[in-house]
Amino acid sequence: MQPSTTKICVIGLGYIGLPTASLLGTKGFEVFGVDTSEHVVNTINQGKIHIVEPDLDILVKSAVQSGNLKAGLKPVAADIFILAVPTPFKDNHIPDLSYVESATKMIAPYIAPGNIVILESTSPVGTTDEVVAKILSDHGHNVGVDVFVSHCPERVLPGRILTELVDNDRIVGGINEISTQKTIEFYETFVRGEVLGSDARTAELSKLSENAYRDVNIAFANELSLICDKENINVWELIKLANRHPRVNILQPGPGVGGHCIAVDPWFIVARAPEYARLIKTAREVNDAKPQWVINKVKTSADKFKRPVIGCLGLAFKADVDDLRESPAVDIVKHLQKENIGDILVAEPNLTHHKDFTLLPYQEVITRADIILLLVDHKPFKKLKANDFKEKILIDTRGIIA
Ligand code: SAJ
Repeated sequence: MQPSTTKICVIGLGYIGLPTASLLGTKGFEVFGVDTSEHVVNTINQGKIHIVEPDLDILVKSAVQSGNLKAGLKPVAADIFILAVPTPFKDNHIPDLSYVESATKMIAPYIAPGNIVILESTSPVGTTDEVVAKILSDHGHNVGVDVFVSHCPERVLPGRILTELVDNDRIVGGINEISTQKTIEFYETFVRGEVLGSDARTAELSKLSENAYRDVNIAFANELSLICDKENINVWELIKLANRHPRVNILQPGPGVGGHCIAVDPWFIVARAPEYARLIKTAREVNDAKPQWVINKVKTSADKFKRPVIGCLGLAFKADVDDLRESPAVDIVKHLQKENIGDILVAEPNLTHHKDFTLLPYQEVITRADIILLLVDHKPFKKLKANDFKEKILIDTRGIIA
């Protein structure tokens, strides 16, 4: 497969679609990116970006300037179609596949014999076959014979996307053997990691299992943090010591688990096998309960004041990103505001504004607050020392202030 003679259409220009599209553009493929937002399309066509991710601005600029990356609101004919659309859940934690459905319907009229369609969105078991391949068949395509369909789940870590897009091993699960082989051939043109072949359903569950594994392990750390608090033991010291055992590697407790992946994907396993996914479900519940525990801690401290100033440091779902999706920090700050137990000040160094909160420089928040709630381990916060919080109550949910 020659990049210079291969045209790629990427549907969805978010945290996965845009890095993928621009990377492929710089590797010599002719790439057309599609998004439903006119603002996103215009921004990219100017060689600019609408999300924060290290080095993505340079990559997009270079791909656009070379003429290899263009964006639009509607798909174009191509050799390879990549679907990188959101897969959230509805009420009751039931997967919402409407974006996958509408993206597949959108590309169906542009598909021709010989094309490969790849679903990169994290999806419940069966989606590649029962949604993508089925819709394409319903549109009259000879799926599996001359239109090839695979799942190749994205596995990149926000904050390290560009490195991991190239270096991580990839799993390719086709709806049949030939789909798998053709898709592997494509990923091998730009992935340095190993590209492993499987079937679509195994690839789907593999991705979900990776995130559920992390969720269960974070839940273990969060549960320990509650036990340690009750016993008046420093959980971070405890974990450091326990991790000196050669076969123990406990993760870090925090204010809860956020992001669009780990807080969502395990539910896709639970939804299909509720009778067996007991540990996975409990881990979700343990992690989802952590924000309320943090709120209660703040309330207990607030009781010592008439009306305290409560300074909240960080809104993002994790360190050094601007992403607020499913962020426990946002939940906590909103709750504190609603309960009106004090005056709330907020700092988020990775954002310039927020629709619900006035953002202040973090130094000002620290100076003015009586109680400081540290919610995200952003780089500038890691430089702070216990001395910076003298005569204040510090609730450090990330254990970074020594
Ligand atoms: N967190 C903790 N303690 C930890 C580690 C993480 O509380 O020790 C919290 C973070 O603060 C954050 C949440 O968990 O709120 C998730 O963060 P993360 O860095 O673990 O993962 P994500 O959501 O940014 O990315 C994950 C990755 N999956 C795994 O590491 C198994 C990434 O490789 C996936 O591509 C991504 O989900 C995805 O898109 O599915």
